[in-house]
Amino acid sequence: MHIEPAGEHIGAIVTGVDVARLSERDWQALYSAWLDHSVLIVRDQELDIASFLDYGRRFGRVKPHLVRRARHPDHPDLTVMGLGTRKQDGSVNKSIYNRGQGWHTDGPWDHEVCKATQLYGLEIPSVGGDTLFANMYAAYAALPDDLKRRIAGLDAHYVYGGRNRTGVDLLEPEDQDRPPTRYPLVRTHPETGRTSLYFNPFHILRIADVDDAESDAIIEELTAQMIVPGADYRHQWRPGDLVTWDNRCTLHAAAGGYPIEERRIHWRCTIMQ
Ligand SMILES: O=C(O)CCC(=O)C(=O)O
Ligand SMILES: [Fe+2]
Repeated sequence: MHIEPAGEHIGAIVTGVDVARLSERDWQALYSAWLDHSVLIVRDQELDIASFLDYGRRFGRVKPHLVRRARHPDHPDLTVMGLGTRKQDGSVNKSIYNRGQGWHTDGPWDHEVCKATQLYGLEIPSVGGDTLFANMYAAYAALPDDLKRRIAGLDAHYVYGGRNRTGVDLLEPEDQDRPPTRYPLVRTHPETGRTSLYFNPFHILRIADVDDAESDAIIEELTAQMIVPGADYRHQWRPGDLVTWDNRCTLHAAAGGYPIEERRIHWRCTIMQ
């Protein structure tokens, strides 16, 4: 097994291992690389659904996604991404085609912390369709001191789809009006002990306990400063890539830009703390 950095300050690429047949020693090395690099990319995997989910369960408890219609009918813990990019009338289903675009972390709308997300590339378009990642330890460290002071002790409220309720049509009607969650903007990672920004401009509703103007101002300033040059990584998918990211200290975004007539299919699971 070989592990090397992906970006300068985020991500690690692993080759020479089959995650369905991991020794305990290799698993420990993978998990520790994952904590150090926040995004772990294991190349060249040939997985069935059971081995994909079993690998996910090594990281934590796997939970069915709130978007019920994309769950695999026989394996609700598994979401199949990228099916149905065209509606029956032939028009583009933007909620599916654009799903994951815009910087975000997964599951801040859930009342329990979403630890990780795992994607497995099955069908990859000939161009575009990359996934971007950014390091939120670096984001916090790079904030100016006055902004650090302003957000110290503050929480934010989140709902699925954020203020514009983007993509909320993917949810069943009974799931569309869940109460907002509340999470601190600055978090100590429970395993690494490092401090990170926990901010999600996509799903955010507002900053708690400040007036509207201050909430808007903080959201605008953090959005402008959260991506630190050099502390990001652009993943160009190959079929067989298995990517697991830590939602507690990273942001990610689907880059889009792939031809609508090509297929981009991933298996996905959500892993809780
Ligand atoms: O499709 C992608 O590149 C990322 C999708 C995403 O944001 C997710 O699965 O949480
Ligand atoms: Fe996501």
